[in-house]
Amino acid sequence: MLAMRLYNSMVSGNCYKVRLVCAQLGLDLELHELDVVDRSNRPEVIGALNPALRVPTLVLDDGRPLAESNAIIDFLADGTPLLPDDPYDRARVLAWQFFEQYEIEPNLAVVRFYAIFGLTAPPGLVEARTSAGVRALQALERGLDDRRFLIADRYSVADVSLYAYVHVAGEGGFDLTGFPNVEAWLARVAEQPGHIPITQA
Ligand SMILES: N[C@@H](CCC(=O)N[C@@H](CS)C(=O)NCC(=O)O)C(=O)O
Repeated sequence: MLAMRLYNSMVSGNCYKVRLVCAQLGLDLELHELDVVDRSNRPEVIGALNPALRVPTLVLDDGRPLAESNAIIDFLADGTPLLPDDPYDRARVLAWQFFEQYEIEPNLAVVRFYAIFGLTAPPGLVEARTSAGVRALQALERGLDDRRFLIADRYSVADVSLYAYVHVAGEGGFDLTGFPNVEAWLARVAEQPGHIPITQA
C-alpha cells in the first residue's frame, strides 16, 4: 500500500499536528518539505491540491488531497481513541480547534515565525499579537481548570491541536510560568504513548 504524502514544513506547528497524530496511530507518511519563507514554488507543487497553497497538505494513499491541519487530524483519528464518538464531545473538540485557529495560531505562531526567522515584522504587529496571545493563553488556562485533558478527561486531537503552538510559545517570547494548568497539561501531553517532538520527521 502507498504511504500518504504530507507536504510539510518542519518548523510548522500545523504540520507537526499531522506528524504527531500519524506517529501515535502508527500511520506512515512520506514527507515532502516546502519552504515557509520562499513560497514561490507553491503553485506548481500544491496548486492542484490545496487552493490556499499552504502546508500541511495531505495526499491520501488513494490520491485524494486534504487541507487544513485540524481537518486532517480529525479525519485520520476518526474511529480511534483520539477522536471521541459522542456528538457532543466531538463538537467540543471542534470548539477547541476553532479557538486554536482563531486565537492561538494567529498570535503565538505569527510571533514565533518572526522570532525564529529573525524577520522584521510590521510596526506594532508583534506587540499586538503578543497581547492577544496572552489573552488566548489565559482562556486556555481557565479551560484546563480541574482537567487533565481538554475533552472528557482523555487525550484527544483537541489536545494535539492546542499543544502544537502552545508548547513552543517560548520561542516567540511567551512566558508560560504564570500558567500552571497549561504547564502541567503540556507535560501530560508529552507523556502520551507514541509522542514525538516537533523536531522529529
Ligand atoms: N489553517 C491552516 C494554516 C496553514 C498555514 O498557515 N500554513 C503555513 C505554515 S504553518 C503556510 O503554509 N504558510 C505559507 C503561506 O501562507 O503561504 C492549517 O491549520 O493548516
